[in-house]
Amino acid sequence: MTEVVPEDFEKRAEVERIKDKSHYLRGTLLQSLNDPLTGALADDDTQLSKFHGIYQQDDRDLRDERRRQKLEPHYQFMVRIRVPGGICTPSQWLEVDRIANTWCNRSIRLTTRQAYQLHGVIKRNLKKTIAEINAALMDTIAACGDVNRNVMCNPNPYQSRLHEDVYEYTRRLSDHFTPRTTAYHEIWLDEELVSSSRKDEEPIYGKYYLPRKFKTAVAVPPSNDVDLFANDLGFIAIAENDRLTGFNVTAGGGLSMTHGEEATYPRLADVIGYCPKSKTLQVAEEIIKIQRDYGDRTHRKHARFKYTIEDRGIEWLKYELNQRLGWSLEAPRPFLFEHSGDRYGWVEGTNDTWHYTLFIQNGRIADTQDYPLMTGLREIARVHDGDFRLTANQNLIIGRVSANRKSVVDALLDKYRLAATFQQTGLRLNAMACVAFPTCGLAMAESERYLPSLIDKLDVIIKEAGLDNDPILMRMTGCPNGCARSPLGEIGLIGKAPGKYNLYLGAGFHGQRLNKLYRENINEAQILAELTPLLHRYAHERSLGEHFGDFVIRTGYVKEVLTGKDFHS
Ligand code: SRM
Ligand code: SF4
Repeated sequence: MTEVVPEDFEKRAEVERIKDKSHYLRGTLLQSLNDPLTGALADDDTQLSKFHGIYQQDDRDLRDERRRQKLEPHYQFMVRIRVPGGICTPSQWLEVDRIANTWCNRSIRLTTRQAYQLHGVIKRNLKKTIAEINAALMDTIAACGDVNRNVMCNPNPYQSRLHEDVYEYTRRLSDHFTPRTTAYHEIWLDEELVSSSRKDEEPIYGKYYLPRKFKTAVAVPPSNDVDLFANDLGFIAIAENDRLTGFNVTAGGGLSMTHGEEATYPRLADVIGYCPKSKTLQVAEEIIKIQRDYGDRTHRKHARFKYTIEDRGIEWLKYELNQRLGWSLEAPRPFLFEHSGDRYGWVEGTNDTWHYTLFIQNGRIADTQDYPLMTGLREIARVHDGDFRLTANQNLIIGRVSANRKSVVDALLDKYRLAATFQQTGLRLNAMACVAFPTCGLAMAESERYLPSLIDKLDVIIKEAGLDNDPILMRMTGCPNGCARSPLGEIGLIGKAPGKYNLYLGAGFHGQRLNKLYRENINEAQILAELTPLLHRYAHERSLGEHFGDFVIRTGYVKEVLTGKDFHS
């Protein structure tokens, strides 16, 4: 691809300049890593490190104290490990566990996009950490940055044969869109430096990469556990006789917004047509190139694909895509999503194997005195002969357990008291919180550290109302970026300030509808006061099978949100 300086270059966002002069994501990362005077990277390198799966953070609990002591912030790094489709081996699990306990804060975070996050790595240990991750045949490249991120796939153990086919496409998508620059290998794995005269090629992205992050997911109906419509690009598996024939293609999802800025809003993807499976990569590549060419590079808050589509129209996208493909997508095929959550406990798969879905509160794996989760999973990994599957709801599937190991796994689940975890209310089992404090630099309010105690209080109401086993989707985020997909919560809580949240209601149970603002800037007492009568009324007045999100719309608490632009109106 010829790299001409774009006409509008002067107007472009600062990150575009950083990408431009980075020599395909190298920047001065090596010098930054070797600078002993600070625990931080140089400013520009903090942007580039994201493309390598690394975020510079500082411990926000310590910020004020460090400032008082006139020390630089307590810099540390978050490392995101890509796990395409969320599947990894027991030995990879053991390595992630070991690395977390050696170089990080002794915990593992399963993310809402089926990846691992490790927190608390200090700069001098960063290179070792990344090298060890790669030695375990995993990587961190493109886990963040303006590229296609970890490709999600429904880890569905219920339709194993179809799932195998679909997973194969997930891997291909992931590989196809992994950046080609050798910078990652040079910087983190000490592979031979590419001479500066040699030109790296990024055949798909070009040297400016994409205008913004880009997210892809693959779903297998009836489960929409990947929240497909929240993704820039999505593929809905269409099968005949349990064999994959192709995909309905979706485009233009994204959940972030900024408080008080109506020009920013969450948007769910549109289904734009059907493609046979042999054309999957071609379709994905052309869509990504359309966003590469037309996405707004001047304004980061307007740079996601959802805004490219909003500005130009979905019909424009279809036309542009068909032109580039040289053939047209077919009309979408019928499909039905029934739920977006995980189903817990054992299910039987194919080939005499079993799968166990374990509830992991907010995706955090650590040991506490009462609950040795990390140790228990380590012991299971040591005897497990199948795989581990990270779900998009921050849970874990101990997958493909052979029939003769099932009782061994059961014994360990019992020994470490892990099996009892899904005897929780439907509210807790379907809740998600983003990371937020103390590591996330963008958090305005607590999320992961707070949601469990809020649910303790809500559980009292839930039990009084007799809703113990009803799955109600609750999503909390510490800011409106929506990392735990808060705009898709039947109950959504989005942080505004310490201890204060906006309360949203009415999202669809299958991930098919956004929620709507109900109360603004309220504290815990107000949240409980608002939700108590509502939950009781739901228990008494719902119609058969009616989900909470549908109920609050039918009974007039909030208006149904039909398009992203309706979100604020
Ligand atoms: Fe996210 C930024 C955590 C899923 C929208 N997200 C961040 C950062 C890196 C904060 C930062 O930029 O400094 C957070 C790191 C916190 C920490 O300390 O670990 C962060 N996001 C997460 C994770 C770990 C939340 C979790 O609890 O699991 C998820 C990691 C996913 C992964 O493995 O790749 C995560 N983020 C999401 C999702 C949900 C999804 O993709 O399904 C969204 C909403 C969907 C979307 O993208 O529209 C999301 N994160 C954002 C945004 C807003 C993007 C935008 O369009 O404006 C930011 C901020 C940004 O990019 O500027 C962000
Ligand atoms: Fe941080 Fe906001 Fe994402 Fe939560 S939603 S992890 S607070 S960026």
